[in-house]
Amino acid sequence: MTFTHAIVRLPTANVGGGLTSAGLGAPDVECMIEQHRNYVKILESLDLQVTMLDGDENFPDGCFVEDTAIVTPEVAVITRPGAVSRRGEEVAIEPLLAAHRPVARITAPGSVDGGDILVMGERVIIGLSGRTNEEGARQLAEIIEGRGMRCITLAAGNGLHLKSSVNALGDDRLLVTQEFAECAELSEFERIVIPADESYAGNSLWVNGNVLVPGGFPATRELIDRLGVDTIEAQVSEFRKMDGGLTCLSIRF
Ligand code: CIR
Repeated sequence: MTFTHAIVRLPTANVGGGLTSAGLGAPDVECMIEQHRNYVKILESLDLQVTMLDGDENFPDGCFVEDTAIVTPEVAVITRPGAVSRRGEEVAIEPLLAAHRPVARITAPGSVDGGDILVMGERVIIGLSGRTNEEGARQLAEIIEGRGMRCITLAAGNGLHLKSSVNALGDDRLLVTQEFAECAELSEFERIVIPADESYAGNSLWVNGNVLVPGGFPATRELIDRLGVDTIEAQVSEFRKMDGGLTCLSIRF
């Protein structure tokens, strides 16, 4: 898949009031905004046209914009986020996507976070997690399969979301944490397994033939480099403190 656009949302001053289980302390908001600025620059350098939304203090987790929508070539699916405090973040996103795709929506009692959904060309991998429930996964599969794509549904594992642990390296190859090395549901994909002590780097982001790798995970970066795929290190330490990372910070399409 080739991306031409991305949507991002600025972190708010109260971002530290968002949800987290990381136990890494409060984020430094100034540093976070600098990391965000650099992330946007990287996306632009990869030829994406980036739309930046202002933050809204009612939604301290709003910068993790990936969770609000799933975009395939045929449809934009607006999610119903799994965390009650995040419901409503999707409202500002919908008109931006409606300009590019027909829109479908996940409705109650379904819940889906975009962080659990990995689009791999014609296949969509759906992770069931504390945020994405069976009914949300069923609704999403119905929408997507109705447009000619195939869904694979599996348990999202120990991370917050599926994409904490499983991400694309192109349309046929996955970067996975050790937990997914032998996972039967993913056997049709080639898998590159990252070292156990670098599992946070499971949340690396493939964009148009390049992979953004979080700063501080040299073994994962080398593993990807050795495949002949270009890597770019991006610092996301402050987002990690809020359980976020590289994929969460944008919707790519
Ligand atoms: C949350 O717990 O919802 C946010 N603090 C972090 C969301 C990260 N999103 C993602 O990985 N897609």
